[in-house]
Amino acid sequence: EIVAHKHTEVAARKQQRSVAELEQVSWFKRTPLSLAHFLQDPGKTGIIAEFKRRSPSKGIINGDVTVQDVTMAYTRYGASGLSVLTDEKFFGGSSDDLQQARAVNNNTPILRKDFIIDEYQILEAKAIGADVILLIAECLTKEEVKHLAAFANNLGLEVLLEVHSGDQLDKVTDHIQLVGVNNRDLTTFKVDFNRSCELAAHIPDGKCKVAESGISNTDAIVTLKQAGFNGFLIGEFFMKQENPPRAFENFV
Ligand code: IGP
Repeated sequence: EIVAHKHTEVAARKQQRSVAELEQVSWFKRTPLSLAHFLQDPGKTGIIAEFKRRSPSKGIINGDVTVQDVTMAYTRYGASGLSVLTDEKFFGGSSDDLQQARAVNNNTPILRKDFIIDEYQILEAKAIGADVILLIAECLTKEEVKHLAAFANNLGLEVLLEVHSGDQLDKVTDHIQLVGVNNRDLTTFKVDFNRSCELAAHIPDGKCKVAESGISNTDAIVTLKQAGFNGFLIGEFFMKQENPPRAFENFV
C-alpha cells in the first residue's frame, strides 16, 4: 500500500521539480558526511536520534516542537547522527524538515527516512542536504536494491539497508555501507531484541550494524552493543516526551 502510494507521489513531484532543477540546488554540491564513520567512532554515543512527528501506529507523537530546536539539541548532547522523516502522508514529515535540520547541523550526518523506490528521491535527498538514504529490503527486489544503492553511492551518499529477517540479508551488496535491523515486526508491531541480536551475527563483515526501533532504556543498548551493533536508532522514546532534547540528555 505504501509503495503504491510512493509511485503516485514521486510521479507528481517529478512534475513539480525537474532533475535539472534539483541538481542546481546548492546542497547538491556539498560533500556528504559518513554516518558509518561517525557510528564507529568509539568516543561517540552511537545514537541516531530521529525526528518523527507521527506514525501510522501511534498517531501524533509530538506536535509542539520544531525540527531545528530538537535536532540542534540532539547534536549538542552527543547524537552521532540524525534521522528525519520526510514522508508526509504516513509520518507527517517533509523535505522541508530535513532541510531545516541540515541548516543548523553542519557536522552531524543526516539520514533521509522515507520509502525510497526511485532514483528521483535519491537526487532529492542530495538536494535537501541528506548524507544517507534508507532502503527497505521488504519493499524492494535485490536488483532494485543494487541499482538504487549504486546510484546513491555515485552521488556520495551512504546507504542504510533495513532488514527484519535473515532471508533479506541476501540483498546486502557492495553498495550498502550500513545494515539496519528493525527490532519491530511491522505486521505485529512487537519489539524483539533477541531476534535482532541473532540476526546481527549474520550481517556480513565490514558493514556498520544499526539496531532500529523500540529502544527506550540503556540496558537495551548494552545488550545490542554486545551483539555487535554500532548504531542505535531512537525516535519515539525521545519524541513522545514534552521536551525531547531533555529526554535525550538524560538518556546519554
Ligand atoms: C525509530 P522508534 O520505535 O524509536 O520510534 O523507531 C525508527 O526505527 C522507526 O521510525 C522506523 C521507521 C522505519 C519509520 C524504522 N524503520 C521505516 C519509517 C519507515
